[in-house]
Order: sequence, then structure tokens, then C-alpha cells
Amino acid sequence: MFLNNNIYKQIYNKINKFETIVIARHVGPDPDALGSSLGLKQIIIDNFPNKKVYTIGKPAKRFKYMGDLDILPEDTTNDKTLLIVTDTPDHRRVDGVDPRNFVNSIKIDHHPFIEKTCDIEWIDDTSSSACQMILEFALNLDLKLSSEACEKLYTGIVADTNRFLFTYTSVKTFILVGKMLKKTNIDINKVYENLYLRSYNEIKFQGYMSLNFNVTKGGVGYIIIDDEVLKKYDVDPATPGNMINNFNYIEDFKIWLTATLDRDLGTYRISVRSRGPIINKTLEKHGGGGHIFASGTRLKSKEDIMKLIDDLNIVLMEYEEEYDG
Ligand SMILES: [Mn+2]
Repeated sequence: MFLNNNIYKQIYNKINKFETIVIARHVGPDPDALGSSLGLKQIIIDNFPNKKVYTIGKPAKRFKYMGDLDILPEDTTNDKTLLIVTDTPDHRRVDGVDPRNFVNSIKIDHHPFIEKTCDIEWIDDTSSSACQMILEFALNLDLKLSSEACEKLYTGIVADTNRFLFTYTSVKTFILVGKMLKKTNIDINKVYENLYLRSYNEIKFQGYMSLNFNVTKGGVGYIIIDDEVLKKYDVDPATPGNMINNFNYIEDFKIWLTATLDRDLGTYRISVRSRGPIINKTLEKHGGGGHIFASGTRLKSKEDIMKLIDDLNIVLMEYEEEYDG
């Protein structure tokens, strides 16, 4: 059920040794990135009240309820600081620091391995979320778990598993969450309200998306959204990508994507999901990456988007051939 104690103890001993700890996660944070970094900070503070812990990275307005982020004091020196990176497989995507500049660093991540960036790495791509790994770590070492920490971790687990729906949801997920709920009295309804309360505008926009998906012959569903549409429905460029899981279990889509123009950055934000074919390798070829069934990237033009769709069509065709054979 659990790993050999080694990795938990290794991480614990490192945390124990340092007075100043910086926790970072990926750019464009989601609830798992925020929950794992802020939840780990809370666990460290609850168990080591004298340590200074900073959770860094650009905040996301949408997830403000998850907690405030810190600004790194200017006198922080890399050799006297322990860096912990959660939910991020490579140095490029770490928000706010370059992990390669730290002598002492730990990575806790559930993405497929891309590169070694930290001194100690705990990677488990069978884990539903980085938050699940933080919970596993804390429960296994019998650390003090406050409801404040657990609310953050539960939020990340629920978000990354899409309410325990995705295939990464395992017996281990349920056991860890069960133990956590037994130990603390977190208000799960509050978590759901924070995660799922939305404006009627967003629902109207979802209606627009439902009516405007294109489907390739092979079965790749896609929608390209320009900024006039975003303005019309008063939603931001992150919204379509955040809504992509609402288009799961549609018979006609085996792979589906949203491409949204982010006028400020001058690029399209691409989010892709799959109900079978492995897509992260294809997204890596197009400058992005992620999980085997959930990936993303940024692309410059509609031509680049169509090239990606062509590649996804091929992936889907190969998958169907294998499946039929
Ligand atoms: Mn995650």
C-alpha cells in the first residue's frame, strides 16, 4: 500500500534541517498546484512552528480562497534555503524560481517524469494528485494534520480527480482521503462551493461552447475561441480550459481541445483531454506537455493549432487500429 518509509523520512529529515523553506509550483496554477504547496506549508508550520516557510508563485484570482501567497524576502540565500517544488515535472514550468540554483531541493510530483531538477525527487505518476502525495507523506509519518491544511489538500484532490472520476483515482486515494476525513472535521461542502460556484454568464458561455465544437472525421473535438467571444460572455482566457472537463464522456469525442486566444500574451492557450489515446508526448512535440490523458500547451497561430489537431488525429487513428486489432 505505501512506499518503503525511505522517501518520506528523507523528505522529513531535510525539512527538519532547514530553518527557511521555499515552496514553489507550476505556472498557471490550478487547485492541485496551490493545494499541494499551501497545504504543505501549513503542515510544516503546524509541525515546526519556528520555521519560516514561503509559498511563492503568481497568484490566481479565481483560486484566491485557497490562501495567500508569499513574497520571498530579498535576503534569502539559496544555499541556506530548502526549496520544495510540488506538482511540476520540469524546471521550465516552475513559477518564480529556478530549482537548478538551489543546493538543497525536493520535488514532489505526479506528472510523468521529464527531467531531474531537484536533489531529492519523489515522483509517482500513479498518484491522482500532488495533494494526495502530500497527504500520503503526512499520514505515513503521523504528522499533525490541521483542518486548515486538509481543506487545501482535499480541494486539490477533488479538482485533479474531477470528483473522483478520473482513472488515477485509486484505492489508495480513497483510503488516504478516508483517513484524513476521519482525523479532521473539514467542511467538504465549503470546498465544493468554492470550487464549483459559478456565474450564470459562465453557463451561458458553456452553452456557446457546446454549440460550437467542431469534430474531425477521426473524432477530435475542438473549439477555437477568439477574444470577441470572451468579451461577449465576460469570461477570461483561462475559462474555456477550466471548463474542458465538462465535455467529458461525449461519444463523438475521443480527444477534445479548447484553443483560446490570450490577447495579452499574443498566444492561444491550448487544453487537451483524451478518453484513451496517450496525448502528452504529442503535446510535448508542440511545446507543452502534461499527463497522459490531460495536457496543454501555448501556440502562436491557427495554423499551429491545425497542425496539432492533425497530429492528434494520427494518434487517435493509431489508437483505434491497436484497439480493433
Ligand atoms: Mn496536479
